[in-house]
Amino acid sequence: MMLFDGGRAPNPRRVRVFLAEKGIEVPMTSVDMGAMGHKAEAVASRNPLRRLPVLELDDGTILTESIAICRYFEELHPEPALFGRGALGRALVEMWQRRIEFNLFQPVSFAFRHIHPAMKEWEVPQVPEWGEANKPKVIDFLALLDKEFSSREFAAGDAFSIADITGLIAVDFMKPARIVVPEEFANVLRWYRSIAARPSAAA
Ligand SMILES: N[C@@H](CCC(=O)N[C@@H](CS)C(=O)NCC(=O)O)C(=O)O
Repeated sequence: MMLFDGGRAPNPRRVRVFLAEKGIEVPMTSVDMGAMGHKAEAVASRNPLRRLPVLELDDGTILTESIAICRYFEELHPEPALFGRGALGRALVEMWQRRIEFNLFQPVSFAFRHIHPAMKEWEVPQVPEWGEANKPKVIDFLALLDKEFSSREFAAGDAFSIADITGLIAVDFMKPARIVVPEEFANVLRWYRSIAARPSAAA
């Protein structure tokens, strides 16, 4: 098994944080994305989308998509459960993972990739107006989350889950995207600080 990892890039980090929470060690090949290593043969031959992370299994099967990779490890190592427990628990984790991915992670990513000069070669065409248009969407969703976090500790309930990992990565990604969590969102900040303090966040 080999995990092709992308260093500081957010999606590869999602998988690393997940593995750290599970206490799983996987052989990794570090791809230098700054040097466009993800466009080179080693990645392109395994993932025609030329994106990371990529997991190659011992029989040569390729898994891409960070959530699909995490689900694979969840099945192999069910504890601690990071995709929820029982019908309702799993559905709630799925709901919040998707809500956070589509309404927070993705707009932050659009803001970064469409505005930051370093992303000019990556995001073609780069449309700065689209990046700017996404910034208020981030703040709107944080307002929604702030209300949610007034009554529970984690994104999908009382237990830490993959939804919190996506949220952590999204909030950390706000820094290079130059979007700040407003101080008034005290519940979001409490949640963020608690998950950022977990040892897995250093992965
Ligand atoms: N939906 C994919 C997204 C993968 C992705 O976009 N990865 C980024 C790094 S965070 C990448 O490889 N970008 C390369 C590029 O845009 O050329 C996942 O969840 O893994």
